[in-house]
Amino acid sequence: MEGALTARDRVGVQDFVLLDSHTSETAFLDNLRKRYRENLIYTYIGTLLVSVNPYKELGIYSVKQMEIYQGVNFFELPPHIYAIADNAYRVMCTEYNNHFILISGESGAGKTEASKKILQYFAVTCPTTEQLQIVRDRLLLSNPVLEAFGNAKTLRNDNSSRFGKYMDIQFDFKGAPVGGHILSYLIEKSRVVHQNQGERNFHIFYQLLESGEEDLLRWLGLEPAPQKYMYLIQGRCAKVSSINDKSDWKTVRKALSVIDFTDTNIEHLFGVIASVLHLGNIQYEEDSNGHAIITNGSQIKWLSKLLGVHLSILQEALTHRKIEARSEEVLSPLNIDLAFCARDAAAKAIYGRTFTWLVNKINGSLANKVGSCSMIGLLDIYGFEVFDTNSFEQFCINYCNEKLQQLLIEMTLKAEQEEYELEGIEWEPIPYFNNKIICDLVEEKHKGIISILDEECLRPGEATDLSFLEKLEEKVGDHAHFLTRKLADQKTRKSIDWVDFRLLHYAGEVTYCVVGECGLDNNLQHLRWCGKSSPLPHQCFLPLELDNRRRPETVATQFKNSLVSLIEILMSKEPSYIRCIKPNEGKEPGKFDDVLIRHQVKYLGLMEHLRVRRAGFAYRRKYEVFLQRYKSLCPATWPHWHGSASEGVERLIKHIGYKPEEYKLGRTKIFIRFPRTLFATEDAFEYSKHLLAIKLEACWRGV
Ligand code: AD9
Ligand code: MG
Repeated sequence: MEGALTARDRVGVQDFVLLDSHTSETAFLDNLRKRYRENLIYTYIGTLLVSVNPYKELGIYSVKQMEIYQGVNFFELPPHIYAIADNAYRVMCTEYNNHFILISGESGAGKTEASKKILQYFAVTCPTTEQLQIVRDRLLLSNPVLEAFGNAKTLRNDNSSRFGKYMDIQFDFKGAPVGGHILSYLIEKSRVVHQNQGERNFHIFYQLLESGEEDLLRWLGLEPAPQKYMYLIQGRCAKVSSINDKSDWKTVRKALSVIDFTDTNIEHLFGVIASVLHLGNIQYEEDSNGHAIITNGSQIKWLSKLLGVHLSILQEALTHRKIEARSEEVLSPLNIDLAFCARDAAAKAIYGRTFTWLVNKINGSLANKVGSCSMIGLLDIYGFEVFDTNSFEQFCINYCNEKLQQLLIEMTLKAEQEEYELEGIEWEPIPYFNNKIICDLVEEKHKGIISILDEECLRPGEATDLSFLEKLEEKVGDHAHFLTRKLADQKTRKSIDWVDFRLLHYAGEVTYCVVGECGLDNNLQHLRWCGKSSPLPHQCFLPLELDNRRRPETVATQFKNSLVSLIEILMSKEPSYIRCIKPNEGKEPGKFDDVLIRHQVKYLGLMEHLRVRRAGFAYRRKYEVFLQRYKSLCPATWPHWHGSASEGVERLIKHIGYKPEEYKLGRTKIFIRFPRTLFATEDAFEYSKHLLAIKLEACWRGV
């Protein structure tokens, strides 16, 4: 009927592979928009899930929904995050291999929410025993604790992850969750001492002050008023309508006890958090020699009590620097600016190390006591972000996103095309932008930005922000993805007065300000803060104390190395991907900002992914694995096949009736083009098992 809208016109297609005009970005966007208008936030590109943040509750995450998706073939139901979770889980259970789910997208796109939905799915649908209930609860409750200490309101997201998180969920051979392990990456410590207008410090500070029990606050020497604390007032937004600090505090308290924190642990944990607030309120004035002296004595008394450090040691640490001269240690007084820096450095170090301690403690409580297992890893890392002022931390965050993009390219676009070539399958290569060039610019040995930063950190006292920038200019100045203000200024002919450099990231251009970024853990002055009577601070600083004879690695190098290990972990597992898209800058439900979304579709490489998917094969398996699973469907291969696996598979598929356009046979694997072909085989397999069960039962009954 002319004029009538078909369902396809109205709600689009569930898999971009089915789009008629598969090469057009406009068609891609139209499909995404149609679906978003209908509250259909999920769409597939083959087995990759694209998710657009709805910024509203959709009612699609109920237990009933979980049950619907449980054990059902991937493409048989509308796209959903539960289908991704279920698919990874089922493949893990049948093939006993390890998986990971990489969730990527820019800040506010919905990564953390996605990872929570997946964890909930496993918690509800996986088999469990009474004994294992506690593991399940701990896995779930580790989230609110880590979010309280590691998330904060930024301009881009009210609950922005300020650390990277990789969580392995471990399952036993029956598929029950038996443990977990979390790796955390570079928490944004600068937020502890400074927040931009409209942003907050980490949630835990506000939760504690807003809802901490009277006794606890009294013990910590705190007043229930964020506006009294210097480290909490700079952003001028202690209250946020979308955040309920009161109820979040209750959740965190409950979670801490489930995760096996003793009362003493909790006391010490909040002791450190309170000490950070007290530190922020330390004020100085200059004496007649221009040396800093502390003006408010009460704060320092609280610090002494909470950190278990003697008053005089604290006073000295906050106003002096230790210098090693001719194998002697000399105390040199600080001026007022340096004293404020020393104070802030101590606050950042204390918070950073407490966070690491917290993650270790959670890992202790999640430790798997059962033994061998398979794993599904969930990767939820801070998204690519650009602010008006971008510091060293944004540099690390965006570098991390470059690495993950690189991994995705390596494991999908590049690997896919290389595999066809290797297997001798005819293939027309599809061009894509490989961001390796940007990763190299940042991390290459001796030549990359991190190496240059390391070299500058080796020259304490001589290196300055400007000398660092000059080195950058000299060594990477002509790189296609590196720009400095100098270049721009030559064009505009303004005077050269720059403290920043720009990188052309895969996701856009970012200007980084390098003021004071030496990247070192500030002289390790804070080592002297390690009190013996307060176990938590002591434990936090222990590793550094043992190591302090060696030259410490810069934070950037540590971060680079941790990313290299992460990529190694991921490369050893089977991947699933979720690409999250942020629909608008205003966090508004229902608003689909075409320009913003088109930009993300472009840089996430979704079009290239679609082209490879459409031209390629949805499923591939080694001949041995395929034959082992489906051999019961063919009399020639059941129960034993004595020839080669590839010949066995050929006999098998001939018997089942695969058409030539449905598959290709490679050197070591079978490639199946459409999911439906495989599902039909899988259904036949299930049915044959069912028949076998009926036959067996009949035998037992003597029929
Ligand atoms: V960041 O890189 O940590 O700054 P994320 O993690 O990508 O970022 P997050 O998951 O925190 O973003 O989502 C931001 C907000 O969007 C959430 O606080 C929710 O209010 C909203 N959101 C995200 N996903 C969903 C969803 N599936 N349903 C409803 C959602 N709301
Ligand atoms: Mg997040």
